[in-house]
Amino acid sequence: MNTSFNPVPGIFLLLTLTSCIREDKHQHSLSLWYRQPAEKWTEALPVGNGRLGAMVFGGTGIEHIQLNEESLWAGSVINNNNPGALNHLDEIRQLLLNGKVPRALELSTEYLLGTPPGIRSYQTLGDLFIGFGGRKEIRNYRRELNLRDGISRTEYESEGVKFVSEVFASAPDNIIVIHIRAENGKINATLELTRGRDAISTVSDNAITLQGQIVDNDNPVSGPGGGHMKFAALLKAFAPKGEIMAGDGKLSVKDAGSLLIILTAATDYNRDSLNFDRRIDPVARCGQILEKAQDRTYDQLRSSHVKDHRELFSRVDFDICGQTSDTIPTDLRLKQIADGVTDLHLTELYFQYGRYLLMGSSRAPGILPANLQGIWNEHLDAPWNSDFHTNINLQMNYWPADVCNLQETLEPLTRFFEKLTKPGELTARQMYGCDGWTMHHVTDPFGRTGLMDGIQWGTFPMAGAWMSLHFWDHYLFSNDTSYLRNEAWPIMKGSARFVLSFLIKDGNGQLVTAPSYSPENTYYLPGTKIPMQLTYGSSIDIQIARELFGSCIMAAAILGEKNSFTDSLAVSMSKLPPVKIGKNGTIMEWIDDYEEAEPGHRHMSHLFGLHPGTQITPESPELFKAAARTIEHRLAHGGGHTGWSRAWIVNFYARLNDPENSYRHLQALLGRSTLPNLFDNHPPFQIDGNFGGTAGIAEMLLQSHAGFIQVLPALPAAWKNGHVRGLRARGNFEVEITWKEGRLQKLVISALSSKSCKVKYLSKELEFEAEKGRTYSFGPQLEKLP
Ligand code: FUC
Repeated sequence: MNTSFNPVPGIFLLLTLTSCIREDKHQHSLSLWYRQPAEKWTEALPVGNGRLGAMVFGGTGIEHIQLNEESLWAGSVINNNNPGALNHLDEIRQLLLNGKVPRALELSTEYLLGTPPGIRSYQTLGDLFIGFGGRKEIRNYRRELNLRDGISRTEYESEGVKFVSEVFASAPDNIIVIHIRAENGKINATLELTRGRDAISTVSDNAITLQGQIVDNDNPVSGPGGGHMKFAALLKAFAPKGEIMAGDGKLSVKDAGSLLIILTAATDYNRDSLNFDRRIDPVARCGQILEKAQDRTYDQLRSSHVKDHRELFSRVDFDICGQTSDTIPTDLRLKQIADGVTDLHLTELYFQYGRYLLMGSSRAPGILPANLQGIWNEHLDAPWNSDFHTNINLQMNYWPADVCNLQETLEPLTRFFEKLTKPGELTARQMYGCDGWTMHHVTDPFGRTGLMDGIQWGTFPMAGAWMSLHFWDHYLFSNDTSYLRNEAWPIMKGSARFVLSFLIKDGNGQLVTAPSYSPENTYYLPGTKIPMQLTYGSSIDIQIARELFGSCIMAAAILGEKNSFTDSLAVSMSKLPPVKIGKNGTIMEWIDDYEEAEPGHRHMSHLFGLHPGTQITPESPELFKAAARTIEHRLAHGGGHTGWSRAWIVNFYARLNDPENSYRHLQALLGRSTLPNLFDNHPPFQIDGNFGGTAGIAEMLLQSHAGFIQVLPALPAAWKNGHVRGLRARGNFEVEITWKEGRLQKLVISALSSKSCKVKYLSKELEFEAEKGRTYSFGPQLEKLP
């Protein structure tokens, strides 16, 4: 235990944390809160509206608010498909099939790796500093992030004056709002908007304009600075009874009772072309946005934000504790988890925080999906470029979207992938001579789809196929045939066309992928001790191909598109190698039962079929058992050490209907891989684990991937009594579950479509025809209630 932590007396702790009798109907507090300002960025609190993000430090002498705009990326449009790929593909494939992997690796490095071989970073927009000129005698300090309202609030007293500031990112007004008020006193402050490089800041009247253009060495054609993104931020300050003066690069606020700051930002990025659009003037765009917002009072801005935020956020309640207030700051509670304390309220908070973060990083007015850090990034060169990583990370970001009733967050993902199929078609054709579209393990807003970051990290031409399954799954959740026809199907079909033409026959007449890898993991070729990644027919590739072909066949049947294309999917599907069990009883990760070079590796790609796939279920008991052994094997060798890896394990165990292991790893996720502001810690901060953790909790309560709704499939003993409302199940159902003493008490299913509905709880089963708009209630035995 951290010795600086002064624990709350034992009895009180016990009462606060474990007295989880649900005795009132009041809403739980859903706030992260702290007794001191953030010193580090990972202690600051995030607000976001899908497009703009801010991290609020809650400082008393100087308030620091770090800012983001989702499309501010270095880089530019470049076709980085290696022009030598197609001419050398056959040779590389033959080498791989014949076990001559080192030579295949040499050729691949020369002829498959993209030029340039990577992408550039998502960047911070800059920082707002509000200097208060040294406030003294700080008392009763508290800062918090209220998830229900999406508002960060800092309050304290200084020399007898109470200061309260609120910060939020409004989706309806497309701005960040900062409001500070002084009770019985005045606000004197300076405002500064800065950025580490590539921008200048000018002040006039009550406004600060930051404008610039990214300088980056990425584009050899247009040269540094010439071809890169232009951006701007605009801030306006209002101090009704005070004075605001511009000078010395700052705004100075004098003797204000309250201060309202509205801020927006823009770039010249255009998603439709995945390119810069020099017709967009970021400064003018910022002006237009603020023009609309500036006539509104703080109360008006606040209430339209809260209304909009609650509309999405309040769709789901999750209550396993019954507590309405919490008396221990979030950072201290987190430390206690590491010491084995059960804190059910923190679990609720963590679950809802994942929903909050997804809303904040992936919704209109935003246009891009949530990246490796969602939308929150303080760096100019971020870890892994804060990019779109598609060999687990971007996928994990969207696991909670449908089940947690935030379908709007899938909009930017769908739109972006619609656009990405275009450069993806070029990559399929130029690199592999294939139909359809493909991509590899990373991409950026400019749609780079070549193979990047080195053969060992990037050889994943099945990434597009995995991503395509998200759109099919959204159809399954929403039952929206027009979404399937117009949005999901073109992406899925294009991907299936790629995979169909990418598959080749191996020595046994099976269809396999080549080149291939099992994301980022290594094996030893027989008789060697040289770790290798490159291979053919990795298990994950084959499982993805099977899942995609199966989904396409179902989609085509729904859309009346059954034809020779779907026939060939069925034929190819029957020629894919089966999922196999190796000599140590685990699911085989590669086509042969190679010795693993790193048995505790963070990726568990060969369990794709268990989660998020649907191929390993209790209906295949041998594989199901082997999947459990696979996780044990990984864990026994130190697996699960990154945040996202731990979150995936929670989901795996939920799918294995193993409540206690799901719970144990959820505790580990909180205790070992969570930062003071509840951001997931890879380390460093990476948001996927937040989303994976939230999805894992949902998966413990409700599953619907196997053609039926399974109620409380992995309910741990610690969640003895509880209630969840608003989760979605495939088939377009909304589900409410109440349980007591670990047993189902009441199940309510609301049908949002007319559809037959099959439900399982323990050994009980039930099937009925649900009618759109009707609600069905069931008791502990799944008996129908009036
Ligand atoms: C994957 C992982 C790494 C990291 C990176 C962003 O490649 O293997 O752990 O999360 O993505």
